[in-house]
Parts: sequence; structure tokens; C-alpha cells
Amino acid sequence: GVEAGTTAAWMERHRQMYERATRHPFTVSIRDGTVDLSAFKRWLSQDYLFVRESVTFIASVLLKCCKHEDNSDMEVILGGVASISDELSWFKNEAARWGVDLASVSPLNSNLEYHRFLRSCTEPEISYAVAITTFWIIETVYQDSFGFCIEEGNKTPPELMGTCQRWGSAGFKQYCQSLQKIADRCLANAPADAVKSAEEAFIRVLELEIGFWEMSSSQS
Ligand code: HMH
Repeated sequence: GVEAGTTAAWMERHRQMYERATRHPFTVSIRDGTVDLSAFKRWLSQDYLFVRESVTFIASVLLKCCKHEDNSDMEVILGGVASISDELSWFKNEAARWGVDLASVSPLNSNLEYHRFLRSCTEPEISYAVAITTFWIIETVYQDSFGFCIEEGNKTPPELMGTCQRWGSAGFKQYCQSLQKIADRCLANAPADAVKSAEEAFIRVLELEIGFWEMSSSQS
């Protein structure tokens, strides 16, 4: 029969926290057209640092995939690796457009906390199942958050549409769904303790994403 995967079950089990991460007042304010542009600029500069920091993590996921006996997912993850270069250029262009000087930006506390978590996930003793699940939920929070900003009825300001399209596009959604399939297959074959660790990482990412939006939308 049709059986929902492990990740879908977790999204249901932790529904409230998932909603807090993907329907945060900050991203909802983008969709409503009421977003505070200084908050948007803060998010932009902090996320640039986050994406730079995440390169090592994504590389570690690729490495784990290649070491895994079934590495048929290599191309999906490689696609993620390949898109980072373009993403960093995008941030630089976008920052210039908004008059944000990326060279003078320092990471705020919630960002540093997220960096520490990513570094801990990069360790060799973290299993592929945990790493790929972590990667999937990190990408999915952005896909769902920005996808909502371009859904029917949005009042997203035109100058923010490019940002929303970046993570809200059909192509990015498909990529997230590919990551989800890989995560579900890995989790179906993983030992119980790895599945438990993956669920803890899933929850931790949601907390960190909520913290990241909070950091972006409030002065600190
Ligand atoms: C904080 N989470 C954060 N930044 C991002 N760019 C993504 C997820 C998606 O890659």
C-alpha cells in the first residue's frame, strides 16, 4: 500500500514547530508586503554568512554519500554543491542592490549557534542518514517559507520576488523532494538509534531556523 515516509510522519508529529519555522512573522510579512526592509537587509547579510558556512557541511554530505554503499543519490547532492557558487554570487549582487556591505558583516548569535550545529553535523561519526535528513530539512524550511510568499494571494513587493523565487521555485521544490526521498530511503534502512538522532536533528534545525528568523526580524 501507500505508506508515508518517516520524514512526513515527523512533519506531522512536530507540526507546530514546523509551522513556526515556515510561517514565521518575518517571512509572512514578506508575503503581506509589510516587511521591514532593514530586517530584510539584516536577513540577507546574515544568510550570506550562513550559506558560506554551510559549504563545508554540504561537502561532508556529499562525501558521506560517496562512501555509502548505495550512492545513486550522488547527482542530487552534487546539484546542491554546484548551486552554491551561483548562490554566493547572487548574494553579492543582491547585497550591492540593497547597499549592504557584506565585507563588514559579523555573524549574530543565532547564526553562530547554527554554525556550531552545522560543524557538529560535519563530523565523520555522524551517519549519512542523519546528515542527509539534516540537509533536507534545512533546504525545505526555506522552500516552504519562500514558496508561501509566491503562492496565490501574495502581496510580496516586486523587489523581493527574486529572493522568494530563489527558494520558492518549482525547481527548488523538486530538489527538496528528491532530498526527502533519499532521506526516507536511508531512514528506512537505518538502525533505530540513527533514526532517533535524525529526528533530534530535524527538531534542532526547526529551532535554529526559528531563531534565525527571529534574529533577522528583531534588533539585537
Ligand atoms: C538559515 N536556512 C538558512 N539559510 C538558507 N539559505 C537555507 C536554510 C537554505 O539553503
